Order: sequence, then structure tokens, then C-alpha cells
Amino acid sequence: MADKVKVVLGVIGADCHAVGNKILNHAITAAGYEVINLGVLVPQEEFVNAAIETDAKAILVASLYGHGEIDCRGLRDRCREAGIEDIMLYVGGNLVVGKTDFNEVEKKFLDMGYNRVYEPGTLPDRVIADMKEDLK
Ligand code: B12
Repeated sequence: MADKVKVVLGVIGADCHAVGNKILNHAITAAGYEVINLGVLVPQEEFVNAAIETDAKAILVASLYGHGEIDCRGLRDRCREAGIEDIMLYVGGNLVVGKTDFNEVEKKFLDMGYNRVYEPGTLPDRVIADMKEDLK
């Protein structure tokens, strides 16, 4: 049997919101991927190290508590410095404080080097469909 595609999942920074992480882990695993789930309170460095150690094809970053912009900035640079510049970076959750127009939020995170940016409340099916497209 072919090896499963590996993806790293976690909630970045000082964020302890755990429920979405568990749901994403379950759904993405059920869709046939091997999920390296780092859980909550994950520093950027840990995402990068886990991706290198496991040869993951994507990093899925969640941020729920409103500090996403600060916590997520610089992850692409870290990946570049670590030699995994081409890894897919997905980010979702409640990325900014309050209700900002999502187009603005999306642009900001795309400019930071994320490949795909998800709105608050995105269901796992959406990202799984994108992963099937991106991680062939
Ligand atoms: C439960 C909860 C808590 C619990 C968390 C318990 C735990 N360990 O999980 C406690 C009480 C600890 C908590 C604390 C705080 N919370 Co709180 N919390 C919530 C609440 C009510 C529910 C979160 C939840 O479990 N949702 C259910 C899951 C299934 O949904 P989800 O997390 O959104 O994830 C889904 C999608 O968004 C998506 N998704 C998520 N991440 C990603 C990533 C990718 C790549 C993709 C594709 C998809 C994806 O997939 C998931 C499944 O569909 C929300 C409000 C709400 N209704 O969402 C506030 C909320 C997230 N909390 C909020 C805040 C502000 C805080 C605090 C800062 C409050 C404070 N001042 O102390 C602290 C932060 C603590 C910390 N260090 O993280 C705000 C965030 C505001 C913002 N971003 O603008 C919210 C939105 C409440 C609000 N309306 O103000 N919280």
C-alpha cells in the first residue's frame, strides 16, 4: 500500500482553543492522510521541525484567539530558511480580532506566504478538497 501523504496540524502561538483542532485531525485522518497533530500552543519552530522530521507536504495552522496576524507572520521565512520553502501552508480559524472583511484578511495572509486562507467556521471538507487538489 502506498504511504499516506503527511500533513502537520496545530494551533499556533499562545492559543489554547482545542476543539477545532480535534475535529480537523479526525476529518483529515479519515480522508486518508497521516496527520502529525501538534495540538495547541505550538510555536512556529515546532511546525517547521515536525514538517522536516516527517517529510510532510503541508502545514495546517489554526489561530482562533485573534492574534493570528502576529503569530503567523514569518512562518514562510522560517520554512525557507529550513530548506522547505515549497511546502504548502494553509491557515484558518478566527485570524483577526473582530469582524474584518475576509478579503482583506485573505490578502494579508497570502502576502505573508500562505497558500490558502480559510474563513471562520470553515468545515473540514473544504480544506480536504483543496488538499486533494494541491498535494497530488
Ligand atoms: C470554547 C471557547 C474558548 C475556551 C477554549 C477551550 C479549549 N481548550 O478549547 C476558553 C474558555 C479557554 C477560551 C478562551 C479564550 N477565548 Co475563546 N472561544 C471559545 C468559543 C466559544 C468556541 C470555540 C470552539 O471550540 N469552536 C468550535 C470549533 C469546532 O470551531 P473552530 O475552533 O472555529 O474550528 C473550526 C473552523 O474554524 C475550522 N478551522 C479552525 N482552524 C482552522 C485551520 C485551518 C487550516 C482550516 C482549514 C480550518 C480551520 O475548522 C474547525 C472545524 O470546522 C469561541 C466562539 C465560537 N463560537 O467560536 C470563542 C472565541 C474563539 N474565543 C475568543 C477569545 C477572545 C478568547 C480569549 C482571548 C478570551 C480571553 N480574553 O481570555 C481566550 C484565549 C485563551 C487562549 N490562550 O487561547 C474569541 C476570538 C475572537 C477573535 N478571534 O476575534 C471567540 C471567537 C469568542 C468571541 N466571539 O469573541 N475560549
